[in-house]
Amino acid sequence: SRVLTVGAAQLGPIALNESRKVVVERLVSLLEQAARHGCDLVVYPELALTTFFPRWYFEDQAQVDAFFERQMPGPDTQPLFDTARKLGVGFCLGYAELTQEDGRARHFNTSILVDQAGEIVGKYRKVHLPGHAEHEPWRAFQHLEKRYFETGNLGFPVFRAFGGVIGIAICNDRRWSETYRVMGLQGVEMVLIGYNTPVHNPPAPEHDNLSNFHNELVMQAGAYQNGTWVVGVAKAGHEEGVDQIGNSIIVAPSGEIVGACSTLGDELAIARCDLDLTQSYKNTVFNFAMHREPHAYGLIVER
Ligand code: ING
Repeated sequence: SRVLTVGAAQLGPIALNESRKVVVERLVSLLEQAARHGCDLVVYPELALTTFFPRWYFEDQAQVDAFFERQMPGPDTQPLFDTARKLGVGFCLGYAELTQEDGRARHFNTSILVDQAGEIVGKYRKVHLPGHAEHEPWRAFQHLEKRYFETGNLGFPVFRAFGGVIGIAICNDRRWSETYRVMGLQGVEMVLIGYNTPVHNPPAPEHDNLSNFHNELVMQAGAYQNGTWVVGVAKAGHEEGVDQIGNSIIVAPSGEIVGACSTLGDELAIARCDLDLTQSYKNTVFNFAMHREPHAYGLIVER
């Protein structure tokens, strides 16, 4: 067996005016708690350093850019990397990435994988950006990810780390079966997913009461259909006027939920995840080589 002890480090609300220094102290506290419980890896939510700023329309790009990190680690986040190295606990962190590529400024909704030596061993940029690109005042709150971020340009990579094959996805990605299958085809054994999910979805309020059900449904399905562990971690609670779901969970390759948070605040849920349990599904019911029929799936990748 290859047991990886994983901590789902759910965060409660982050206020608009909360400094990165204070937020990083909350992250470090969860990392220290995880170390005390023998965790090897801690998973933080999407955009874990700031409030979920796409809920507002900003005219001034400088105001938007203030939510982005220009270097990782930077002065504010270095303490998290130092603690990871000191305690020998790796982590997955979501943040807004501002970088210069092809001679221009690029904005991505990014997540990195950091190993137990405090080194970045993987990076992913969110592919499925939900919401809208223009100000839509009819909404109780905005969801302007299509305005503030570019579509991720790194594909869905997997990384050899923590004794297994680790994949990363971000929030809305978890609702799309293709996300898991592209990583499943690369042998992924654990997918790490942070999210900020409002209870209310303005275009479809009739779904609101099913928010937690849909959250669990998509991650349980993704886990089972690809024989992989899935760790989903929320930024939860009433954040700047918007209620966001918690429901952070750790899902086994069987599709069973084996760990879960039960509050809407900063909370660590822990599970001992044997990566070898993936084989029972990858070698039988979801033996892709034996059972998949790609010739029949063309429509999925046609524009
Ligand atoms: N948030 C939400 C998510 O996919 C959403 C957007 C909410 C889509 C509710 C559909 C229904 O979980 C992010 N940040 O993607």
